[in-house]
Amino acid sequence: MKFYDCATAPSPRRVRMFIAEKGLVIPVVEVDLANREQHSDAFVKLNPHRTVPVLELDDGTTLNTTSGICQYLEACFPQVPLIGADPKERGLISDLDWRIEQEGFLAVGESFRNRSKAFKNNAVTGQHEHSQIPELVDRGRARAEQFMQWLNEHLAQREYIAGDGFSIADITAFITLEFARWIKLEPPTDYENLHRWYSEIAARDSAAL
Ligand SMILES: N[C@@H](CCC(=O)N[C@@H](CS)C(=O)NCC(=O)O)C(=O)O
Repeated sequence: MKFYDCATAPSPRRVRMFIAEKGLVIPVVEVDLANREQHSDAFVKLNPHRTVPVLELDDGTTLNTTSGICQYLEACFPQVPLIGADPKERGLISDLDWRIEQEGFLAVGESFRNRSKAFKNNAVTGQHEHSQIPELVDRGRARAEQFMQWLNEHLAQREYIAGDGFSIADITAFITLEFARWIKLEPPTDYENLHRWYSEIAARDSAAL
């Protein structure tokens, strides 16, 4: 297997953390997004969607979404379980992970991509050009704030986001909070549950990657 990564980008960081939590060692190919390597002929051949992360399997098959890659690795390496140890847990963790991605991670991305001049004609990741919509800068930020409020309330009765232990949902939410700094958004200081949970996740070895 080969993992196509980019050290500075949030989506492949989710997979990096997932791989580390599983204790796996997978050879890494660094993709230079800043210099548009995702648009090179060689990369487009690998992933026509022009995004990272990508996992290339030994038979040449490529998986090119965070979700697909993590589901594959979970099935191949069920220990340590990160997407649930039984069907019910798997459903509950996947439910929350989807919500965190949609309402948190993508909300931050919406605000960031529609503001930064670097993405003038690439407001949406992928192969198609999309111009920016300035109104989405504030809308994305407002959605990200709502997400943080929800997460703080959700964590009032729980140590981890889903189930009894650390899971992919914790990874997605942690990276979302880190990504939110790109739009200078931090959770309010009185979100005590959220800060307690964040400090615990940030102390894990995988969080430093
Ligand atoms: N749904 C995809 C999205 C991946 C994605 O958007 N990756 C960004 C980096 S965080 C990317 O490759 N951007 C390339 C670009 O902006 O041109 C996934 O989660 O795998």
